[in-house]
Amino acid sequence: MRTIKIRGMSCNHCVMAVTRALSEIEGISNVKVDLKNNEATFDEEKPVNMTLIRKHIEKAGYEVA
Ligand SMILES: [Cu+2]
Repeated sequence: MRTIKIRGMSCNHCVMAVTRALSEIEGISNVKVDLKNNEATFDEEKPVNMTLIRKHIEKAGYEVA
């Protein structure tokens, strides 16, 4: 399990958008986003490049802290 900090989330729509953005990355599963703590946790079936994660989050309109 891996945890990352997300910047820019303010409501449940944001949670859904970030969840979707992470879930669509190959190798990532079981995504859980915690709005209060600005965190996302997920399982990796294989190590996923942080740049790729960052790109997906930014495309959704958020930022990896
Ligand atoms: Cu929102």
